[in-house]
Amino acid sequence: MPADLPNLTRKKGPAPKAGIVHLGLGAFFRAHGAVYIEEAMEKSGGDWGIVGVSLQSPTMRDQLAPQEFVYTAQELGPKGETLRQVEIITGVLVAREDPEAVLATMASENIRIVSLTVTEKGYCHDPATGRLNRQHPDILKDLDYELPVSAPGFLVRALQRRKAAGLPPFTVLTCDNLPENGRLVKGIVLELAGLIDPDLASWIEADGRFPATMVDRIVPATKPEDIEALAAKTGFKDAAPVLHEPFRQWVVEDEFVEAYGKDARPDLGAVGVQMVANVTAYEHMKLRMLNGTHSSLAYLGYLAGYETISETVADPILADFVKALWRREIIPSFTPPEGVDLAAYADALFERYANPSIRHRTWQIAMDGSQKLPQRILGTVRDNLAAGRQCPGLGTAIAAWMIYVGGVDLKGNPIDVRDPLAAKLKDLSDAAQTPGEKVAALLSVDQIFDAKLASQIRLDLEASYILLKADGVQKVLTDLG
Ligand code: CS2
Repeated sequence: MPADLPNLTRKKGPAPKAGIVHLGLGAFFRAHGAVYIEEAMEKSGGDWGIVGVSLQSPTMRDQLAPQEFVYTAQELGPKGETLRQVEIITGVLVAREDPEAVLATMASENIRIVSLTVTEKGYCHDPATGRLNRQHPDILKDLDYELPVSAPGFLVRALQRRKAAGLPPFTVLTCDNLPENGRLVKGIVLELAGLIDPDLASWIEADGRFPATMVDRIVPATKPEDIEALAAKTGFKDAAPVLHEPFRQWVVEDEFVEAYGKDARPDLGAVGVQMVANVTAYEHMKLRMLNGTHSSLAYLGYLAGYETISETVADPILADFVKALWRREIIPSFTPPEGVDLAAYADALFERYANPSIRHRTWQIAMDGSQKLPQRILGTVRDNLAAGRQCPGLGTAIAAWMIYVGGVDLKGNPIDVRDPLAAKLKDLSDAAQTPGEKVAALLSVDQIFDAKLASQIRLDLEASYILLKADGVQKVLTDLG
């Protein structure tokens, strides 16, 4: 990017007053929740500026600060693009550098919502049970010290300060792809709070609110070449643009802290957010239909040598595979939200995957599989088996994940596996000799698989594992029919 380009600056006036703290200021939230919230404020008013918090790295703060915390959201349709300058972020704090500033902001009076996109692993829970992982090193620290390091630690310590100051709690609005994410984060917060101070836990339970949400928009990581291309187009320097597809959906349970009355939340319903009493059916649909096939295509596509999801579904064998997966294994496994036609939803998903302007890497989606598999794939398999249906397609996807976490692709090249359990998974796979032993070793990881499911799927996974290694992805998928 030429050094002499001017920085982006605010065009819509001074930064709004903050009403929200957002933990985990990644590309997804900046392309999804932040845009909805900005639109809601433009439409209906309110003080809903967002203080972003990066838990670990200062990069986002350092990129956004010189450009007054504004950035470009670049919408990439199959046939064209549009640009929006987003001005809702009022500042960015880096928790690791200054946890006190983060807590003080979360505990300040005008903050009524703390939203989160900290990824699955950021909740420090056990993915198989959904409960707080009390042995997690960050949780052990947060029990000992008042300045936290984990997302649950920040929520609990900030709520503790609000209670001490006589302020109502904030609403905790989780926007991560976890099943019943509101109930999950509530359980984690109450458990941690209870270990610190049982009265605090009772207060949070009575007055706190944890609406569940379903979030959807495909937002691949921004690459250096995307930044260059945008600068060439606009003539401005934007170190942190976000690139996203046109589609978006946000379904939110309308359960916000009552003490704030009508000021408890932005007017999200006015800008197309679906405000509902219960999100569970939407969550099931999205986690199983979208994220379940995304992960399946990520492992199989990666092993087939494809870099992106759109390249993967351009292969007719993988396209047929994913369509059959929806029809035969995923759609029969759950009850859809009222009035939703799942076949049409699947068709729309396929079109979204095929959008060639969105370069969503299989490697990116393959990350953190140990945290993603239970809610994306294993629940579907469990429900099908209980109803007497087999899951050959999802079984093949799980076997592909097993090969992937073994760290060597089908051509013998190393895989850069990113996962909190990466070392453990690789050690288990390496220590076992035969495919059958490798599959059994990986199935024994009880943070991911329960013993019953493991015993039900072991033989099928072993067969798929052997076939994938011997014949390659396309042949195995073709034989599935
Ligand atoms: C993807 C999701 O990276 C992943 O694991 O499956 O980020 C996906 O793109 C979003 O959930 C779409 O809403």
